Amino acid sequence: HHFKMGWRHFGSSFYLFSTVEKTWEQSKQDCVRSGADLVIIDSREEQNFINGFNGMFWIGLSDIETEGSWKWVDGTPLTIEYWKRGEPNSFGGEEDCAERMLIYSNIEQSWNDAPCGQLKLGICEKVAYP
Ligand code: 2F8
Ligand code: CA
Repeated sequence: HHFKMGWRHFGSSFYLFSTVEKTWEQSKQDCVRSGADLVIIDSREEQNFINGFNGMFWIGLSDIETEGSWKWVDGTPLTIEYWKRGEPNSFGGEEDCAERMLIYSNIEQSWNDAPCGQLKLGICEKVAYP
């Protein structure tokens, strides 16, 4: 194991939970600079893993390109989704980026759409053995 400090292994990826709140785009850039990208959640196991960490974290999902068309940072559309009840609601018409919201209990549905310019933590993911 010769991976950088703070990266956690789960499944076939490594994850870094940031400690500095930034905009969605800045958080994404931080991930890219470290050879990763914002997390793409594509299994129930991964969603459960992510939900084991408390905080408000940007995930790699947005509808920046086309309103209402949610896409992961690798360009793939949503397959399984874990929106909170009532989300995404594009509140105020300005919510194009997805966050994993605070976890108060063991809820599975934890995503919310929020304004991309808000400052939140971020979760980076990089494939372990590409
Ligand atoms: O009630 C859900 C709603 O709560 C807030 O708006 C009042 C969130 N706004 C921000 O985080 C800026 C909405 O995204 C959320 O849908
Ligand atoms: Ca919302």
